Amino acid sequence: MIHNPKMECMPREDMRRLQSQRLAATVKRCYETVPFYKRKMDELGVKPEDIKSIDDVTKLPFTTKYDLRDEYPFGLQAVPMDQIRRIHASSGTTGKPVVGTYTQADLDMWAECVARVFAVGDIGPGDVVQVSYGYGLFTGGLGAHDGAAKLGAVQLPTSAGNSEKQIMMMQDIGTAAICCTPSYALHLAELVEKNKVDVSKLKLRVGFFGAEPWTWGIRRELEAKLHIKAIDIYGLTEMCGPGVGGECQYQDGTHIWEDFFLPEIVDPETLQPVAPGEVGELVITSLCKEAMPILRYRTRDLSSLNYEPCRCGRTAVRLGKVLGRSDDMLIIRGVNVFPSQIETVLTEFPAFTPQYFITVDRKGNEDTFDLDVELREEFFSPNPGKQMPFIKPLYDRLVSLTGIKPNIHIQPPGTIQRSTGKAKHVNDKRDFSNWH
Ligand code: DLL
Repeated sequence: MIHNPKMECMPREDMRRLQSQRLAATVKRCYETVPFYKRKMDELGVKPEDIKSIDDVTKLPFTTKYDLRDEYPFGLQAVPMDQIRRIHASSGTTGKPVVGTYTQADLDMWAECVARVFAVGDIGPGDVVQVSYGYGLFTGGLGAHDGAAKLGAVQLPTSAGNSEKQIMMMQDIGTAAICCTPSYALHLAELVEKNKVDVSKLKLRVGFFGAEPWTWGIRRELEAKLHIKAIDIYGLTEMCGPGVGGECQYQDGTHIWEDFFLPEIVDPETLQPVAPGEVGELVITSLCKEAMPILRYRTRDLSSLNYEPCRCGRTAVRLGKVLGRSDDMLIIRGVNVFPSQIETVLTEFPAFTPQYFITVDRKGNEDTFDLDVELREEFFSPNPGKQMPFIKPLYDRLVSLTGIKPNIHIQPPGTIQRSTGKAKHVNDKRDFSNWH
């Protein structure tokens, strides 16, 4: 079902016009009400009148996570506090969190964004939407909750964790849609299997998974184990939370809701736009946000944009699967590797579970690269001789794809740490503090 055909399927020329109007208005408001943006634009010699169409977006300054931290908590806010209805925050790894503030109109826009994604799974009245993203400052829980409410669906706010109970509720209450991180979904799928739940008796038909990169291998695993369609939902606190875009039933890219967000892909080094279809860093400008409008936000997410029309009828541009954040990229022995590449390879080997953990360290002058993986119950043996036939092909494939030689360690099934939220796949123990 298409929730908002007018916006989701608008002819591209009309969308350009709408975006251009909204961009000009956003820039004017930023300049007039947010001293940070006035300063940044003055430094570049750009005036609001210079922004007439979306082609002018490249004249605008970028905003980075560091800017948000420097302006913490309310430096980028464009409205007085009495218009704020909610505050969320993303934890980040170090220092102050990134804070997002919302007016009522921002909350309404956000619910509309999520509703568009959930409508792909035909969610409506009578459908139970189990929200197993964490509720709290994290945007996943309340974001999914409000999207389900917008469609008149039944909201089941289980939040993350307490997995046995999640499965019990799923069975007893008749959950139609589950929303959580793909790594938590994997964990739930494992439990469903372990508890010998008869999946054909579940009402579950769709999952909306996001908040972290996930590969086609994980999608296949989730769809097969839970008998669902696994739909990717993308978003970030700085824009609203989940729902900046979502996949349609063809699962061939994440449609970005362009009436609200103007996406660009730039080369992360030169910051110049790349050709359509090329991979680079996703940069987003908000077009309707009231409380905290954001110009050219550098997401650090690496992906590409596809402007071709989609079979589903939506004209909204499609974001390719997010490869990872530029900050997640590991440089091991001089080679760039993303955890998602390891995941892609691992999930090609059905004897392994999709669980993995990477440890990188430095011994002398050499980086070490250890990869913990699990064999499925039926293939596992603690006897190293019996593990070798499984390790060898995985090793060869990893070396041919990434060029680096891992030390592969097979762990007993179920022993690699499972996550209820965003999974942590890497421990980089190298001490960069004395590097020059
Ligand atoms: O993760 C919002 C969200 C909640 C999205 C639930 C989807 C579902 P943050 O905590 O601010 O917000 O983290 C945003 O997570 O820049 C990406 O690096 C990553 N991310 C989010 N969705 C996806 C996805 C939420 N579908 C950061 N695929 C983003 C890959 C994703 N990465």
